Amino acid sequence: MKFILENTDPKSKARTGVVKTDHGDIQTPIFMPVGTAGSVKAVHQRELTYDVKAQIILGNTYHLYLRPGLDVLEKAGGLHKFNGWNKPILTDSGGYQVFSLAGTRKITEEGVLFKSHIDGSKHKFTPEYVMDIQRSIGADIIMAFDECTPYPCEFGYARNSMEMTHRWLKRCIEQVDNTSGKYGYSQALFPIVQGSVYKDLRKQSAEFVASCGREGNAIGGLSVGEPAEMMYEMTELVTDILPGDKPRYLMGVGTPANILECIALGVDMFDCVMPTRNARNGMLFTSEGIMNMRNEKWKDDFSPIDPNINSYVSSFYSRAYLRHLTVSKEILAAQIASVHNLSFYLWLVAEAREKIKSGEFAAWKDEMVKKVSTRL
Ligand code: PRF
Repeated sequence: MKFILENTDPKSKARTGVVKTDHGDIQTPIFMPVGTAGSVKAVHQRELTYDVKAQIILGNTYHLYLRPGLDVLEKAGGLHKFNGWNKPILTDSGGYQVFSLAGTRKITEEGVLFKSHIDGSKHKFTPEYVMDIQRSIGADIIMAFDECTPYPCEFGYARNSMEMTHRWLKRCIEQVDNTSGKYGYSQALFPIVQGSVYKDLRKQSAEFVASCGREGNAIGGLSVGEPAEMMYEMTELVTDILPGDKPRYLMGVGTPANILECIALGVDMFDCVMPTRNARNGMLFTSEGIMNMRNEKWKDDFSPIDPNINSYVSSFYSRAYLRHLTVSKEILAAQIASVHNLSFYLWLVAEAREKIKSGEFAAWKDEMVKKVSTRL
C-alpha cells in the first residue's frame, strides 16, 4: 500500500491524496461504507459501485470470525471473492465490537475472553490471533487490536488501557511482519491511537503510533459520547503529530458536519454506520439538510429526494413516495434510503476533494456545515 499526497488546503489542514492498494486506488478524503458482516446493509454491490461510487468498504473481524467463520472465508479465497467486491476492503480488528457487542468479557494482558452475541459460545482474541484472522479475511487494510475506552473514563484507566494497547500493537506488528497475505496481495496494518480525552495521553499515544512507521495510522476512542468540541480538540492534537505522508483514519466518525470539520483537521479516511443505520430508521441526509421521512410534511412533496446528488435513487424517487414506503414499512424504503444516504456521504467527500484542489475548502466547509446540520 502506498499513499501519495496531492494537494494541501492553504487555509486549513485539509489535504487530498491517493491510497494505492492491490485492489485499486482510493481518492482521499474518503468515506468508507460499513459492511459489518460482509454486506453493506440493504445495499448490493452493483449499487455500491455505480450509484454510491464507494471506493472502499469496511468489514468487521468480530462478525466475520463468528459468521460465516474462517473456514468458509478461506475456502472462498478471502472476503473479496466471497462477497464479490473486487475493490479495496478494510477490516476493523474487533477491538471495538468485542467491547460494545460481546456478552461477558474479560480483558487481560494476553487478550480478551468473550461470549458471542449470537450463541453465547466462548472465544479468545489475542493480538496475534486477530492478525491471523484478518489474514484469513484478506482485507487490504487491517487494524491493530486495541481497547476503545468508554466516555467518560478515569485518567488511571485510560492510561493503563492505552499502555496495554501499545503493548498489543507491538505484538500485532510482530505477528504481521512474520506472516504474509494468504491470497497473493499485500495487507497494510494500521495502528490505532487511544488515550481517551486526555491531552497528554493522546500526545503520548500519537508519538508511539507514529514511531511504528506503518503505512497508515488511525485515531480510535473518539465519537463515543464526548462533546464534539472535545473530539475535534483531540483529533487536531493527534493529526499534528501523525506523519503527513501517511493516511490518517478517524474511526467511527460521524455526522456530515463531523466529517467536514475533521477533514479540515487533516483526517483522510472515515467510516460510520450512521448513513445506513439512520436510513433504516427513516432519517435522510441531504445537501440541504436532514429529513425525517416519517414526517407528514413530505406526504405530497413530489420533488426528488435530493437532485444535487448524482445517484439514480436520489433524483428518480420523490420524497412523497419514499415517505409512503417508510410509513408502510416497505423493505424498499430501507434500500432507497441507504443508497441515497451513502451516495450523499460519498458526494460530500468528493466535493471536499474538489474544494481542497481549488483552494476554496475552508469557506465552503463553513457554509456546508450549516446546511447539512439543518433540520428540514
Ligand atoms: N477502535 C477500533 N474500532 C473502532 C473504534 C476504536 O476506538 C471506534 C471509536 N469511535 C470505532 N471503531 N478498533
